[in-house]
Amino acid sequence: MTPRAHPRNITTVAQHIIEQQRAHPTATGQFSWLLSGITLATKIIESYVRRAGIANVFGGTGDENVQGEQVQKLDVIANETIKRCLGYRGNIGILVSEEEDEPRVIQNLKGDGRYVVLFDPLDGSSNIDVNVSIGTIFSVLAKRDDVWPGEGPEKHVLQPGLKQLAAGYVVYGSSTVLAYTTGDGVHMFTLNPDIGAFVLHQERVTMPDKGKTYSVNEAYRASFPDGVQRYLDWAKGENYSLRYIGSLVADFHRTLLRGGVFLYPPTKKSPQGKLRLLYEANPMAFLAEQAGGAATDGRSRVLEKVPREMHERTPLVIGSQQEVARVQEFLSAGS
Ligand code: AHM
Ligand code: MG
Repeated sequence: MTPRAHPRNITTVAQHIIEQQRAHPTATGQFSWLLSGITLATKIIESYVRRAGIANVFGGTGDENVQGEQVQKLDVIANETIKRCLGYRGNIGILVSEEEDEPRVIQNLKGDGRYVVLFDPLDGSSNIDVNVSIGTIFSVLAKRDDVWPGEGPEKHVLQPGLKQLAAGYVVYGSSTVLAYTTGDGVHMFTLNPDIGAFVLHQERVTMPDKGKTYSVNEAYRASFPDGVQRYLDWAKGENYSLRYIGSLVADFHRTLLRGGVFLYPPTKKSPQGKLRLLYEANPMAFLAEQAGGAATDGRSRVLEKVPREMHERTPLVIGSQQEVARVQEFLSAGS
């Protein structure tokens, strides 16, 4: 039988971004140029991830990053790839990475690099060597107009998540999927390896309002706040399921599609939780809200938090509206 072409139109992520931009008459095209740099980088990273076992990139480098964590070879490759793909795009002023101590100033701050790009090059590092889903997370801010050039990059970087212009992630899973938002819904693409392009498969993704799944590293239960422990007891009584991969990108991706709630609460060892506000929690919170979900640190909306440090950590409760509200009720009832 002769194969027939798929009847639906094919839209790549590059086309989609350009079309989104057409809706904004003042757009200059710079933004789509920036996002195309990010998608190029993630395609290169995915090609390393897919060949990791044969390309001799498994394992650690023997170094620790700025967070005191073991650096994996693929962390370094992913970080370098993003810097190489974005470093020459003239419209980027500052790059911030989980793997770097300081913001990297690409353009002179007086120059016309309008954007600040923050990323976690390879999230879920502990899963790299065991063939479990990992991902790349990114967040885009505009440089502030009210900062004097001599003040250094920090003020441009330390903006609340509400100021994000775009955010997204790529999950390197059983297939490679990219999700992004520019504040007008969440759109999802699958990498077609035959043509090397991310192809649209779902526009305006919505997160179910509820879902009987919780996702947390329950091994730390004894050191969670009492409210979280009581919530976990309640969820078990309601016959919830537990799903925990240990890669935020993959756990969030499942929660986005299926509903439920993901938690990384404070622990005695990490009183602020483990996840980083600027390039893990904020981009996921932006995506969650754009899909109809919610994200809180247990006290306030994640997107309203004013960061004080580049690598600041935050507790995170994120997912379906009703599930996040339920956790919040337990937390507010006293700890
Ligand atoms: P990483 O950015 O160094 O990979 O760390 C972040 C990861 C998240 O992807 C995941 O949610 C969390 O760490 C898992 O931590 P734990 O092993 O404590 O459950
Ligand atoms: Mg991470």
